[in-house]
Amino acid sequence: MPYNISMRRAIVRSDSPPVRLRKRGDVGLVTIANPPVNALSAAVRRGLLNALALAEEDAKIRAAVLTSSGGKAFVAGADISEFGSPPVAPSLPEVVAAMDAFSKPLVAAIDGVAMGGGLEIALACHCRVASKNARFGFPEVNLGLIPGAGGTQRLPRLCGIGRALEIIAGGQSFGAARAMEIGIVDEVAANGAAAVKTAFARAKRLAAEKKPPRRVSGLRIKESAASAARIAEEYSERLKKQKPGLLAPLCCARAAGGAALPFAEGVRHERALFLQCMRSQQRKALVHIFFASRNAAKAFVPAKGGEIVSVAVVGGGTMGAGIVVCLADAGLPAILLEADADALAKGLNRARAVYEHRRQSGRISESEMRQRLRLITGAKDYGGIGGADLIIEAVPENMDLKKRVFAELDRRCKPGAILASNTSSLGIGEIAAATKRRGLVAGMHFFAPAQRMKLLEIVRGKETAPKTLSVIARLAKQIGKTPVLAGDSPGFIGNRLYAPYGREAEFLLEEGATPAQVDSAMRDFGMAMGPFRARDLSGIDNGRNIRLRDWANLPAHYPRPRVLEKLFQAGRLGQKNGAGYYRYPDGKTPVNDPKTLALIKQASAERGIHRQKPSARQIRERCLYALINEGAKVLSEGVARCAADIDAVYVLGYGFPARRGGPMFWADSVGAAFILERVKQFHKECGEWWKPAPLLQQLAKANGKFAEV
Ligand code: 3H9
Repeated sequence: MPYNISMRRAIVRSDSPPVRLRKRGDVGLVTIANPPVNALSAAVRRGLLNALALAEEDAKIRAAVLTSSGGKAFVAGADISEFGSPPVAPSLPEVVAAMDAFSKPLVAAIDGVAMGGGLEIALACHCRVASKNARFGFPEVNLGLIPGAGGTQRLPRLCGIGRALEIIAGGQSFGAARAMEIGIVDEVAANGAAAVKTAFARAKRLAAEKKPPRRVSGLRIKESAASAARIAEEYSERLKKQKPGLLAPLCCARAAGGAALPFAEGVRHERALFLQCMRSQQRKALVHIFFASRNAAKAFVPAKGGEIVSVAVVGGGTMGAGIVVCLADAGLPAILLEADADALAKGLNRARAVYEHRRQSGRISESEMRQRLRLITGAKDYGGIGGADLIIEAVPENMDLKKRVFAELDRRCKPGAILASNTSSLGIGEIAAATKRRGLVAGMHFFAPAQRMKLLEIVRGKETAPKTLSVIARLAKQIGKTPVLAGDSPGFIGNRLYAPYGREAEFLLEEGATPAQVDSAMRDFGMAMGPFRARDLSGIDNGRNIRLRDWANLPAHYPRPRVLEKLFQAGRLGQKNGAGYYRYPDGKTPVNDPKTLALIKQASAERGIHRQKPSARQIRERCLYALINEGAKVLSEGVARCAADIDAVYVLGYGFPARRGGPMFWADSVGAAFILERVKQFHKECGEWWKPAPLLQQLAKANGKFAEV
């Protein structure tokens, strides 16, 4: 009997709401319904076992289809919020084993994302039909884990060990067409409903064939156990270089390397590695960042109305051009405003260059490039942007200039339009005071390169209306950014903490380190880039401007590092003019420069310092504890809502290693009492900058954690 949607739906039993079993003719339809992403919580696992047992018992059911509701996610994997809590039976491996052993044909109908445990349950089915919109992947590695419910054993059996290693250790997702091409799915249907219909047809056909189900666990990979282990070992060696310091990718490779063993043995090996990862500090840190980056968005009340349909960006420099690219990527029309035809052409060319680069590296097609470039238009005067719903200012960091721009925007833009500044540290309240719409003015601090970095600091000025913030936060999500709310303090969250970090790095130079030593100590800690390489990239002149402003009223007894100023005076502006802390003979690769060392030694001599090379540990303590001490101040002043927001800012915007969970999470693992002792010591040795933050003192006394503040 062909499957018919209007067929009477016999509900067999429904005592596990997140999973339902319905009988449609002689096929059982098992549906997971656990919004928002159908995660495999304890209730879902129980429900699945229950449904399978009922379908197994029911002689009238000859085959079953497994699907889910909602359309966004088939199943997004294990329930991450359960990690770290005592295990609740049944475990996912038990559920997966029951699916594998199900005596009747079991067909998965997949729509939306099938990730992690979601892909594992699909692989445990005996046949898979995907909708065209389905996406697949094993993102466990991004959470410090490996697939722990047979994924490392079943995937290589379907697509070969080489591809499986890439998928499992890489953590990237891929679409239905690719899944079909590499043998993970058996058929692709036009949409979710068609996938269910096709799965029904397949289930009936398989039942009619009366053959034993085709279990992936029963397949073999073509390599011998020894050669699979060797391939995995070679892959691990590459991973050690590409992802230094990370445990999970290596465990992924080791687990997949066992795919030539008898299935049960491979699964035991996988389980041991999974549990090792689950207990690791890296897993805790990465899961913390997963939730921190999502919880940050909860600072904003969901916006009602205030749709942003068109956006204008003032200033076509690297940042402005990056912002229009972000907008066009999300399908939003963007107008770039520049003062004259020449500057406008340069700005538009910068945006075009980003797309050209993507096209040349095969990430977008020619027609996609043209489509996105069509969304970007130019304007040479304010009249051309008067109709925009949101205007993002991205002119150089100069308060007078910004005030002039905002006063003009206020006059020329339509009432109700939001005016945002991309300033990285200037006061939003002061900028807003140049307008008559202060409630509609906020900060939108993008990070370079704006088209790639995930972070957006949304800055609340004294008079910014909550709705303004909410509308910006909604737009942030639309353009793929993680919004974090920051208070209006110089440098907001990110740059405020970065200032003491950079300052200590520079004092270390005067005391005896070289830029390369400091950078390599911080890179070994896991930072994406050392502080001097980063400063060369952002420009010595920019760093100097910020410092001059920040230190304008600094009391005389605060010591001031001198190397940055010397570099500036010597005309070394960083990578952009070929020399800063390093030299850049080919325009991009840093090499050590004796001239910088001479300037550093001069600074040491002027301060009467006998140079001594610090250890990597001393470098890390000085830079990181300065940052954390400032983080404690930012928290108690309410500039950041919570420690997790600071962590999200640092991991998403400053290259802080995600495997350490961000600076405040890392500080909690070191302990407030220990950090306070070191801060006190530095206060004695290095001066006033190191005054311990009151919050750090409180936490040290109470044995408390930043996470609890
Ligand atoms: C695993 O499977 C281990 C197994 O191999 C072995 C076990 C033995 N659990 O991201 P969004 C929440 S490890 C719990 O904003 P999107 C999320 O917190 C898992 N909650 O939406 C948020 O909550 P809230 C491997 C989850 O549309 C809400 O859902 N799987 C989970 O931008 C919406 O999320 C993964 O790593 C979860 N698994 O993106 C996949 N997933 O609204 C992780 C999401 O309260 N998830 N939530 O803030 C994702 O990549 C994205 O969430 C997804 C949707 C692409 C699914």
